[in-house]
Amino acid sequence: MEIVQEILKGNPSAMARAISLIEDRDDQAQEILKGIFPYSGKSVIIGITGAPGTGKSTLVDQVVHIFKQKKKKVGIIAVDPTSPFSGGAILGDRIRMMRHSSDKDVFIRSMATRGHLGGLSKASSEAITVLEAGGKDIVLVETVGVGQDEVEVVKLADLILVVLTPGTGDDIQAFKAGIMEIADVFVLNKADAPETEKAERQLKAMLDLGMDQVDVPPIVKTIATTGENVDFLVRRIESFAGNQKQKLKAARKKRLILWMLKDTIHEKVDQLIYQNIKDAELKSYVDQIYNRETDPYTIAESFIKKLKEA
Ligand SMILES: Nc1nc2c(ncn2[C@@H]2O[C@H](COP(=O)(O)OP(=O)(O)O)[C@@H](O)[C@H]2O)c(=O)[nH]1
Ligand SMILES: [Mg+2]
Repeated sequence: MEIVQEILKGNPSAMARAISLIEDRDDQAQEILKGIFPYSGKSVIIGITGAPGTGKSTLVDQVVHIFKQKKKKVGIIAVDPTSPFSGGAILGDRIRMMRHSSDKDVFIRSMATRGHLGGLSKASSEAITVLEAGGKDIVLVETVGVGQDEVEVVKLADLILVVLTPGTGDDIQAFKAGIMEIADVFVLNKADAPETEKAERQLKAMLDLGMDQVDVPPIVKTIATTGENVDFLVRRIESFAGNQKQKLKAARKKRLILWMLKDTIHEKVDQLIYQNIKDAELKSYVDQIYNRETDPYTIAESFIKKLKEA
């Protein structure tokens, strides 16, 4: 397939097209993914998550700036749970990331939910595969740490930054959403706020209580708007990516691969079942079930039986 070759060359329009096909669950997407999969798995994937407004996009922009100076090829995927039509957030992100948008080595893509549950995390993980095959050294994945789906996506990362800000109680929210446990580094952004020191003390205390002493993640204070201390954060990221903690990540990755595999099988089985059932047929069963002439279990069994015989 020509598009596969183009992706492997790092052609941004081929990557963009592939991601659109992935979002649309187009049949071609699978062929493309098969073609590029052997070439994926080599990038460093950095997940950046946290409550809306904590400064994730601003931070991503600064981090990209530093990686670019280091001549790294960077891809960004902004995962947004809101629809692309109502999403002011996405537009905001696009504008904010404009600094890099004309740059051919920085690929930026926003992704939003399309329909079914789990669809966002699957499509996003496949988009990551596209960027990896496209030769990106670094893939930054920005997600809003609110829903399960976004948490699943960020778990695909090699390194997870959880972004908090002083004085907003995000940390409590983050604990509830289950994102504290997955943090490798805490970024206390908006460190220009007067409550920063206090927030840092509170966060430390909370982590010391809640976590295994050996594994308490570092807290890095940043001011994303000015870029202050972002270079230090990047050094943290680099040392993390290079150290032996990576080995522990293999187990995490394999769990995610298992989840993706099951999800893919699920999707296939779904397609197989529904490709031969027309809506009209389903509706007729609904009527029959409503009239208690049959029941959902018998109907479901008959579908499975047909599938097995096919
Ligand atoms: N004072 C201050 N404002 C910041 C800082 N980082 C980001 N902001 C502002 O916070 C707002 C939300 O930032 P954004 O990057 O869109 O947050 P996101 O929703 O987490 O992606 C914007 O108005 C930023 O300019 C910071 O370090 N200090
Ligand atoms: Mg953002």
